Amino acid sequence: SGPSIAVVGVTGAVGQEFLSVISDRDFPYRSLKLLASKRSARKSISFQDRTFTVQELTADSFDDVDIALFSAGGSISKQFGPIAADKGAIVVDNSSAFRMVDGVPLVIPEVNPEAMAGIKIGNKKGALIANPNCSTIICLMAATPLHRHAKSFLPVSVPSSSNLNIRQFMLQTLILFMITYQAASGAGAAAMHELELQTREVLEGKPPTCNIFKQQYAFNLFPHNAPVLENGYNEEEMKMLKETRKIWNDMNVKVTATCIRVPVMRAHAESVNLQFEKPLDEDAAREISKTAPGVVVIDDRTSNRFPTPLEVSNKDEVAVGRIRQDVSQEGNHGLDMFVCGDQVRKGAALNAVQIAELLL
Ligand code: 11C
Repeated sequence: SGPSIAVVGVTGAVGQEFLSVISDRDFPYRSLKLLASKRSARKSISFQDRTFTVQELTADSFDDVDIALFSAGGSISKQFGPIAADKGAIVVDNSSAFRMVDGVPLVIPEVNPEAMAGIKIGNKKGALIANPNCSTIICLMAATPLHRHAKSFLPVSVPSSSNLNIRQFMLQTLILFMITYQAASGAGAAAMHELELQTREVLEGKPPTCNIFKQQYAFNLFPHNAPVLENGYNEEEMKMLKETRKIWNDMNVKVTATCIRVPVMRAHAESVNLQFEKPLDEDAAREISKTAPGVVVIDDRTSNRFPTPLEVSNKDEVAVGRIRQDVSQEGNHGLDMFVCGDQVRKGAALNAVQIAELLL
């Protein structure tokens, strides 16, 4: 029993992780279709004591599919996502293709499940639901509980005669600064392979193979490889701004990000600074983080133990630490913290499967 599922892009890093997460969470399904490009079709995949044959993705792949988990790149999503939805499937798309499209919910289940209200399995018309960018998911898992707590204060400085909308006033003054340290997995399985290969090559004194990033990656770091836009930000950085505004449903929140690619295999780290309208004490912030769903706190100053990408690799939870008052701001209005999350899991496959769980 359960819905019929299709996994699109099953041979990729996230596609494989979809299967692990489905298995780990005992996600119920009555049938499972594994789809990929023609090149990967007919490969065998063992999953849950059965052998599946990968099928070529075509327009006919979605007959009788209830939920389609897509992770095969933006152009495949643009081509086949609407076809699947027209056939009645609910598409949970991991690419950036539909994230900013009006009417397409952009969902982190712990943050804004209400955005997908009304979407149900079994409606004749399917739907598109977008999975946010991994860096956005990992940041907002940690930042949202604090953001919401700070929002619940009423700004005493607003005179009652003011015609300012109180909610707007409070949100206008909230600022989010981020610096990311992003793993190879964000650029796919080939980038992970290249990091491993380059590391060996450099240690052996050979010139590193540079196919994915066009520069040495092992023992190095560089600004994120996404295209740089006219305003000097790269696309990854602008995604963090636009997606945060959509997920928080707040067009006024001020966001700035600098995204860096680091030679780490599969978990992103992020340095996050939050500026609140009202003071938020670091102890209160730590307590809020401890009870936040999907978040663990690793914040041991005595032994200098804080979140690391390795520690969160293959884990579901996002880890938060180095929670401290921002000393550049008076009156405890600013907080700094360090956040790590598995890019392939919570940043992609787990988040998508959690969205699918909300449909059950
Ligand atoms: C990275 N976040 O770590 C990127 C990859 O919009 O889904 C995913 C890009 C996206 O490189």
